[in-house]
Amino acid sequence: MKLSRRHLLGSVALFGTAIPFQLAAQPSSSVEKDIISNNSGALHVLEGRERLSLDGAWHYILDPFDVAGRKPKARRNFWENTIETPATGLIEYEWNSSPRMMLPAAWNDAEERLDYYEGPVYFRRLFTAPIEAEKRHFLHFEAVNYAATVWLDGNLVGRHEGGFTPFSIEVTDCIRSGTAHSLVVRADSRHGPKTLPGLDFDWKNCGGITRSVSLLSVPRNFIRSSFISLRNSQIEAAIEVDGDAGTSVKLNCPALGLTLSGSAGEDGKITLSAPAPDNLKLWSPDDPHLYNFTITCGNETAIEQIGFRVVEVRGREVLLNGKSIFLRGIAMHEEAFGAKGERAVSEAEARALLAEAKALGCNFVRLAHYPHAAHTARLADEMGLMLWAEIPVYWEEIDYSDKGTLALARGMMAELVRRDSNRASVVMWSVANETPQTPVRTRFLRTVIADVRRFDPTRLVTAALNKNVDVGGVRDGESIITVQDELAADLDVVAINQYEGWYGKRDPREIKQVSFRNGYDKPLMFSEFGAGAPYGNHGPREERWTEEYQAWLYEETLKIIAETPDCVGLSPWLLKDFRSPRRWHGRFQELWNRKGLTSPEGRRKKAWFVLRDYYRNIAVPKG
Ligand code: GCB
Repeated sequence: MKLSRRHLLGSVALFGTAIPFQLAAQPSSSVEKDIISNNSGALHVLEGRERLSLDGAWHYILDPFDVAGRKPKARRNFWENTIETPATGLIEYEWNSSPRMMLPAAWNDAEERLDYYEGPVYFRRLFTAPIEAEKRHFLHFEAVNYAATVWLDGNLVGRHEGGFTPFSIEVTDCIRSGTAHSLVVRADSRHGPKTLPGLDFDWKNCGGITRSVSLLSVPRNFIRSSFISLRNSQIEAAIEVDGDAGTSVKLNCPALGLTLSGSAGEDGKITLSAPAPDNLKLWSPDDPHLYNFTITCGNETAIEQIGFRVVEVRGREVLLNGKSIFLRGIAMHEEAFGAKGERAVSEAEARALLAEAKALGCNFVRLAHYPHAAHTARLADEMGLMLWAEIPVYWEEIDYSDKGTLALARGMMAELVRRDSNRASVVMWSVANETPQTPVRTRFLRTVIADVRRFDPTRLVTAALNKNVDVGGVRDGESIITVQDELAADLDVVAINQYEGWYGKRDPREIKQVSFRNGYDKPLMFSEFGAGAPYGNHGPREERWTEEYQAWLYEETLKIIAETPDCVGLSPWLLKDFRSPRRWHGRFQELWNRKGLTSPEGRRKKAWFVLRDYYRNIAVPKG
């Protein structure tokens, strides 16, 4: 079958520029993908939108040496001959008898043999959809880690790079009602200097179809994205319609007595606004008020829950709804409570993590170091937690000079911003974590920041800067550490990771010799600090790896944080111990990073209570 124009459009939409359809052995980061200026992107999975779930049992086949497509004679084109009959007679593979995996899942968790596998895996499932002829149909992936290639009935329909953000592929012309379709997805989890994250990172690389897959069906004209926010005392809805110019759009919020309507312009865009009603209740962690908005476009009616709040910086303060706030935070990976440290896939697992942050007294969570699932921000909206959301521009082993890698970072940020634009909980976008202070890195991140600001003026921009900050002066054996990183000039909030008392030469007793200063006239926060301690490892507090040492380090660090001028908050490293294949200390790590405040199962260590008490006692108005 030939690819139709619309079919191609679906894929072009993913990348922003047309790319030739060919099977690449490596991720396609060398392709220029200026997605931010593109009018399309993943569809929003809105409540009320027609959706056929494709989650469940999929067959899978490993291709550890990436032979498929590379050696034509290898007879391993796994996307072909996918609906087998006994007569098919393939020797090298057979889908029907290959093992099955329940998706979404990280293959590392689903199958013991794949615990540390990094490479390509092919997945296949068959599906039959009841198709209404006049509708448009999109295969929608919430996330595939890392590079995805997608075939429908043996035809390549799209590719996507980036393990944590959604993408949609239009398949309207390929879907037939009542016909069994074969869907093959290749997920390749390999990483390198041109991927994001790059060569080296401190968490487990969980490959596969790690979030839900579905077939979304929408009318001919439909809403591709909406961004409903409070700006300058106005409720503003920026809508992108996919379809005909002039398509009518209506937003209705009965609780506010608000109706906004209009029709899309030539470019599909429309901005509607109205003065914020007097009775508008603002969203805040203390009162996470949400409004139901009905969005109607063509024959489709969908529902979005929106919280309204204003977050801004004034001098060295962060203001929420006009009031100075202190971010009582904690950082977390997307890893579920439990002895195995599996990737958190379900909403219940995400809820459990956020509930633990609430129990700690947090009003803020740093979602490290990549976009977490869409439901996490929805839950945070409901539960009253502010979020830091980040893309995996992490550490130094990334080719910051490569145009493709930059395009990838811009695309990821755009996909994340589009996905979560309606989430009141997300107050900060982070463009990076601990990146080297080089001109090429700074140019790279400045481009991403410029995109974010253009796309979303309603949130703050930050980055976790390296702990290798300049020592600005030494006085009587005391150090004044002044944050100096030229990227700080581009950020709203200057955030630093520092590990005094753990990686440095000082022990917790000596932490008080250090004081931190911000070289920039901006708010400062501590985005990381911490120490490793397996749960239940007790001993004198002077002994590293004990819970007592970790708790002591927290006590001493919290004292200097309290004395740091203009500190607007903290997100210590981190809520729960997590899996990391680079952590080989034979007695204390065994492939776990032990800096959690809880054990893998959620047992609270001594330091948990130190932080809880600190958050309880923080004086108002900083609370
Ligand atoms: C850091 C990183 C974080 C690591 C942590 C550690 O600075 O940002 O991802 O896990 O240190 O434990 O060393």
